[in-house]
This record gives sequence, C-alpha cells and structure tokens, in this order.
Amino acid sequence: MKKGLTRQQYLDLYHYMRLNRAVEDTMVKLFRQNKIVGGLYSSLGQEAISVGSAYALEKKDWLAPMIRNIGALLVKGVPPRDIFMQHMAKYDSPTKGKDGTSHFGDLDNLHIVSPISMLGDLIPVMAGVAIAGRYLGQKIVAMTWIGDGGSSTGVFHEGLNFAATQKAPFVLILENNLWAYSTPVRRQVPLENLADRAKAYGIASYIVDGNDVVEMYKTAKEAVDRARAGEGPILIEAKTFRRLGHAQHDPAEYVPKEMRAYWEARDPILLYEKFLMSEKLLDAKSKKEMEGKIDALLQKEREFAENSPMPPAEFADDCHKIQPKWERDKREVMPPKSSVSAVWTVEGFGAGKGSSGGIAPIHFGDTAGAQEKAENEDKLTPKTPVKTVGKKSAKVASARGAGALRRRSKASGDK
Ligand SMILES: Cc1ncc(C[n+]2csc(CCOP(=O)(O)OP(=O)(O)O)c2C)c(N)n1
Ligand SMILES: [Mg+2]
Repeated sequence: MKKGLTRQQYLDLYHYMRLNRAVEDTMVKLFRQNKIVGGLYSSLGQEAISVGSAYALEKKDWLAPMIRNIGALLVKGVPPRDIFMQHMAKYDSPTKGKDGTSHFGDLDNLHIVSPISMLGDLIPVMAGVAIAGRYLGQKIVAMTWIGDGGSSTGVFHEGLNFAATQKAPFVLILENNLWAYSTPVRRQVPLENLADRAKAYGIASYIVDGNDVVEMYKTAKEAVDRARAGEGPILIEAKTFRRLGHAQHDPAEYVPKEMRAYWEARDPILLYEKFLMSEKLLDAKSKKEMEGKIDALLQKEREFAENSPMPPAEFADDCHKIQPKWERDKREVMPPKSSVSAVWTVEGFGAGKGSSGGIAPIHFGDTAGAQEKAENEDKLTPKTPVKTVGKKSAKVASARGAGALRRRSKASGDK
C-alpha cells in the first residue's frame, strides 16, 4: 500500500474525520435552534489534525483537547451524545450541566484532561501528567494542542521549557491555522515556521501538512514513539487554515477571499477521499454505507441528548463543592509502590569542585562555564598551600584575578 498503513487504519482515519465533521454539523443545527449553551467553535477543515494526531496515541496515553479538537475526543472514545449534552449543559452530560462547550475530562477511564481556557496553560499541566506517568512507571505519552495565537503566550514558553528540561514524554501539536481571532499570524509572530520555536528549548520538531491526515498520523506516531522512548518533548507544527470565524458569532469578513478559496480547495476530507478511491480502499458504495452509519448513530445520539433533562435548580447549590477525584490514597502514588524509580538524573551532579579546590558535596559541575572556572582556579591556585598571604602576593593574586575577570568579560562580550 502506498503510505504503509493497514486497510483498517486508513478507513478508521476516514471514519473519524467524517464523524468529527458530522458531529459539528449537528451542533451548528442545535446552535441555530438555541439549544447550545455558550459558544460553539468549529474545526471545519482542521479535522485531519485532531484525528490524525489522537489516532497515534495508545489507550493508556493522555490527551487534553482545546476548542478545535472534538475529533481527538471522538478518537479517544467519547460518545457523540456526551459532546452534544455537554454543549447543551444537560444533566446527563459529563459535568452534569455545570460546564459547557468541550470543558470536560475523564481522568478514570479515557485519560482526558479537561481543556483550560487560558491559552497555553495545558502545556505545563500535560507536561506534569507526562512526568507523573513516568514516575509511576507507566510508559505513557501526553498530548495537547495549541494555536498559532496561543503559541505566543508566556506559559507556552515556560511550559515547553519545563517539559524540555524534564525530558517529559509529551507531544505538542501546534495548529497553525493562520488566524487568532482576527489577527493574522504574520502580525503576531515574526517567524515563517512556528516549529522553529522548538529550537529555543533544544527539542525536536516537525512541520506537517495539517490537511493530509495520513501525513499527520505518521508524523504524530513517530513523535509519540520518540517521546515514549525517552527522547523528551516534541513539537509538531501542522499548517492549516481556520475555515470559519473564531466561533459562530464571527463571520470572519476580515479573511481575504483568495486565501479562503485556496484552502477550501484543500479540504482534508475531500483530499483523503480522492486518495482512498485511487487506492481502491473506498468506493461509492462503501462511502454511502459509512455515511448511513454515521447519520443513524448521530440521530440516536442527538435524540438522547435532546431528551436529557436540564439540571435541577437545586443542583446549582453545590456547584462549588466538587470533590477532587485525584485525592487518592498517598501510598498509591508514592515511589515504593511504583515499578520504577525516578529516571531523571543531572549529569555531572556532585562532580564539581568547590572554591577550596576540593570536590564539593553539591555542585552543578556539568556546565562548560563551571568546568572552565574550575580549570582557571587550578591554574591560579599555588601547588603548595600558602599559609599566610603577604602584601606582595596578595597584590599579585588580585592582579591575576582582575586579568581573569577581564578575560571573561572579553569572552562574554561585556563592555
Ligand atoms: C491567555 C489567553 N489570552 C486570550 C484568550 C482569548 N482567546 C481565546 S481563543 C483566542 C484566539 C486563539 O487563537 P489561536 O491560538 O490561533 O487558536 P485558534 O482559535 O486559531 O484555533 C483568544 C485570543 C485566552 N483564552 N487565553
Ligand atoms: Mg489560530
């Protein structure tokens, strides 16, 4: 086969993209009927990113979606009815109507961390999840998504730097859809490729066509495998386009017509259909069959959601008395119970020299600067111990010290 996946994998990717689009189309109808509580965001034209990247995860792995990642929730196993009910704030929804949009998680079974509205905040959180999994010997990978706009927040940089220093098994998908609200990417970041941000943290990165689901999956799979193998976090920039406005309220008239036309011709589902047909993995009959199945499923799921009651008014009373599920028995999460000991080490830790020339008990001796300093100290320290420092030798030592200081200043370019 052309791109090296199994037949089932090819068809799964197609199924989830179609399901993603159909779920969102249904929600647009619900929104227009005033049945959605709060905003409605769209991933139209970005389905290949959510689906292709989440499909690269194993069941035990963790993800945290953002507003355009309903496809990832579906791949992870969230039933469409939960997505409908959550948006409608129904009592049977995952948050029992206490929250809206896709603000829900499932820590127990599906390993989904609820989205955080503050852009970028999921990065340190998911880096933490990744490290926690390693600590407990679970060999998991954590994944989340961020937009081009979100990649300019402070916490994006703090989070990724933290993940990099901890070598967290973490994959970050940067969906560069060219717009953040009405701000074009070129007006908020002076980079051609946002993947270049990875260089600042010394981590690996990829650039991928976000409208090609197979390339998206293959890239994400490679990144997930590398992160799981201990290579540390990986950043994937997926190039794409936000086909609709920021949310339903935004007609996005600020987007140039030619730009929209260019990307509409590159619809990820239509492109993939062409590929599947040319590879004889799909024909008109099997396509119709799949559409029929999705329609029937969503009709059932929508009916269930619409029939679910709104939460009773009294339920609002204990709105803020949510008991955290993560309050587990301490013994369950402490190291003696885990199958591995902590794996991170600081190379050279404890190997440096103290100011007296002896081995220091605690010293980060792994930086070039510290080594250089230790060598300089070696040169400057007399081989035989000096018992008393006379005026003359003190002058020499201070002159040498000043020389060393000048040399260092020159090397570092200080004026
Ligand atoms: C820290 C922070 N600043 C601003 C916002 C408001 N906000 C929500 S979405 C958004 C635009 C995000 O653009 P981008 O990251 O490119 O994602 P896209 O909407 O294109 O998927 C903004 C400014 C926020 N939620 N968090
Ligand atoms: Mg954007």
